Amino acid sequence: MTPADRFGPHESAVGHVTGSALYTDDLVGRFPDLLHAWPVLAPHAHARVRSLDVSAALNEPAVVTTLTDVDPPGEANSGANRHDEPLFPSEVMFYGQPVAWVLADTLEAAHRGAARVKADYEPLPAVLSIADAIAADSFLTDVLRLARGDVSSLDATALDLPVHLRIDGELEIGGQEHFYLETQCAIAWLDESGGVAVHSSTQHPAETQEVVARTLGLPRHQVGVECLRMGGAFGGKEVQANAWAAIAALGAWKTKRPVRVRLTRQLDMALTGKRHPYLARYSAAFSADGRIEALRLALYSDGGWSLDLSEPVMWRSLFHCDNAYHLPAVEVTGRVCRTHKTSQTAFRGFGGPQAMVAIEEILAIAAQRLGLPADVVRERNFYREGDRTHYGQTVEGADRMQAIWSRLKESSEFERRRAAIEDFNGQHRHVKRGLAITPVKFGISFTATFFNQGGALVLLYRDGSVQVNHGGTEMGQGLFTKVRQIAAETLGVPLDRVRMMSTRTDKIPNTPATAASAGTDLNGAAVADACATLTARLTEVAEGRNLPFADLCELAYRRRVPLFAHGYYRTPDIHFDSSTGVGKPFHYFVYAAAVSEVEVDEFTGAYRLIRTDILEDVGDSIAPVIDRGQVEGGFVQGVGWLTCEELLWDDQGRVATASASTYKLPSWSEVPDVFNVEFLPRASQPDVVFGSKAVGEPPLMLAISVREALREAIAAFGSGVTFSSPATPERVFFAVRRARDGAAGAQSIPVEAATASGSTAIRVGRAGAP
Ligand code: MTE
Ligand code: LUZ
Ligand code: MOS
Repeated sequence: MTPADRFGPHESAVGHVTGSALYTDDLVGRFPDLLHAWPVLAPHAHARVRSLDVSAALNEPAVVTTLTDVDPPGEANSGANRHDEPLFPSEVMFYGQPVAWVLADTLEAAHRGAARVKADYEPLPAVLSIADAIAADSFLTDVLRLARGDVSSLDATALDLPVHLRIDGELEIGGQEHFYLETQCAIAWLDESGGVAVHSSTQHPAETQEVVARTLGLPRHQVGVECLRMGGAFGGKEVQANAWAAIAALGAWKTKRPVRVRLTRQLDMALTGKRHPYLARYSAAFSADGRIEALRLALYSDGGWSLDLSEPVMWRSLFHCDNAYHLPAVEVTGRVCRTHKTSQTAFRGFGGPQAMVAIEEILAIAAQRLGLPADVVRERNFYREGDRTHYGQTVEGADRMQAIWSRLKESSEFERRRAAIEDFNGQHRHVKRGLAITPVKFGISFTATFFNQGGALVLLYRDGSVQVNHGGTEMGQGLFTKVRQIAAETLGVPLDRVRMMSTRTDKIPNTPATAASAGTDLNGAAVADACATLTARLTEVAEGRNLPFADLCELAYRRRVPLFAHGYYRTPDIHFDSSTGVGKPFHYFVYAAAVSEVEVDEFTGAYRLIRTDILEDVGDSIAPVIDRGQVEGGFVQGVGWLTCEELLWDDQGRVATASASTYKLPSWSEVPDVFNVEFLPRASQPDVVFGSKAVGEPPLMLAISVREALREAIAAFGSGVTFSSPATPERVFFAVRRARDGAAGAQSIPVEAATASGSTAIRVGRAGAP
């Protein structure tokens, strides 16, 4: 194994290319007596269930049984934290919520049976937006808060204090559908020894096991959950895989037959949680040279009907409202709104992206009002080495941020292109270009400290072949490819001697979700630990001889030296106390920056992403090809969120964009025409496995450079304006009109009109001029 092998093949390359790599639903053929499940969907966003009569469904041919609240032997509730998600609700909390399930020999029969269930509802008033929730005092959490320094200069009574620039505003930020290619899926059956076995497309098999056990009233050792791999998850299967697994398991328990639950695309989009929509309200004070002096930021998220992960998502927002900037005086609050919608959940970035969009908006508006280039305002506010965040963590590696910034400006020819764009814009009346550079600083670790652990079990066989088990799940991010390289390098064997085993709760118990970008950090370190134990044992057996690995294993066996070992890792030195708002929640920060250039057409609002340059600190990459894929894919997923993907709910609370025909995903044509991705060289990260850094989530937030480039291009039509997110062509079209109008009128930033979709957007008012 040499570092060159780090460019080796993807662990499932052959399987993916030939189609032999199996996903949960590929297993249906192995269960000849399989039952299919279809839900009975409530046609109200909020209602009481007066009565439910399933008898007609049972008369339908091939229908075997139904599942209702009388069936579960245990607590039928899939709420991960608060137990606030009844599987068979008496009060409907979002449009389409399943109130019962039908099991049948075919999917069609289950579907027909569900249509014949008679349910009577008493409709209740529904809360369908953040604004409604605030007005109705409808919240899922208390106010969460982080603060430092004195923000009293922002008080209304202090408006005439010597602050050079004062801005107040509001920003609406839309949510995002995960659109993993593989929809939610689980298959459950009773195993040979009286337990329940579940194949689930889940990021968190241990929690899926917990929810299944809870539903059936069983101890956890009676339940086994296995995940072969996922066809994408992006946070959408961090907790939201659990309910489907519980329904499948309950069906198997009741019928003694295997049961499959697989959501169709439309069901998945209508029933599962999304990235949280946010509302940000802010007041900020700046010095004349663009330094932020005080910030007050109030964040509201649309959590949907149940708590889910909304509270830690909001915490991560509070931790990331600084992005890469030193905020000397700041008070940031966050509150999760309860609405009658799908329960919003983890999505790549986990609340970080919304907060970072807000601070970048604030800095960009300040730059426009001060007549300074936005990149200058950004870099003037950067953390310096030794600075502390607003929650008391020292920002180690701040100099890497500076290094990335200046290197990227050079390699992307930022200054030369800015001048060229100015020329271009001078010569074109109806088409304008914009260029922007934005940074990312993203904290790595679960903010709930106890989740930061990993486990492994490595088995050597006498022929020198190796099986690796660990607690992480593969969702396309390349975790298994990286962990295989760690095992091969630590043991000193070729990659093809190492087989990665599927993730099973009976191999590694009590694991955290594969999330927070920490999959390799936690599980890779645990595997390295197990391999180091085995290597030490084998070294002793070798007694200084240089034996082939297989011979060494055989010799160790004959000497009665154990050829298997467990490994364990816990992230050192992290802690956070939410009551004081102080601690060191993150093991380290990932740094990156992106430069994007766009071109906007005045007549249509359509735009093109001409070029993006990215420089990211991935540490010593364990698998550079994987990391490149993560950076490119994460960036494009972020571009989708901030530009073309627009989630809409209608006035009945229905997801109006519940298929790919109404929900515009980024595709090949949204990839930048020129796309340069580089890694910071010589960037080994101390105290992380192989000196590598996490890469899964941070690149998503580099897409903010595209939003900011659009802002520059729009401003080139006249004056600076604000616009809510996503910046769809429609919104850009109207923003250009306001930019033109603004240039003709006063100096102040125009107020955004209501958009065609009916949402009121940003107001920047009361801007305290010098
Ligand atoms: N990449 C692919 N291809 N598919 C995914 O579902 N999920 C992302 C990221 N990259 C995802 C992905 C999210 S949300 C996270 S937290 C990380 O991968 C999780 O994996 P890791 O911790 O091993 O990086
Ligand atoms: N999940 C979680 C996460 O439970 N806590 C986190 O801090 C987190 N961060 C990112 C993604 N998932
Ligand atoms: Mo990722 S949102 O941490 O699953």
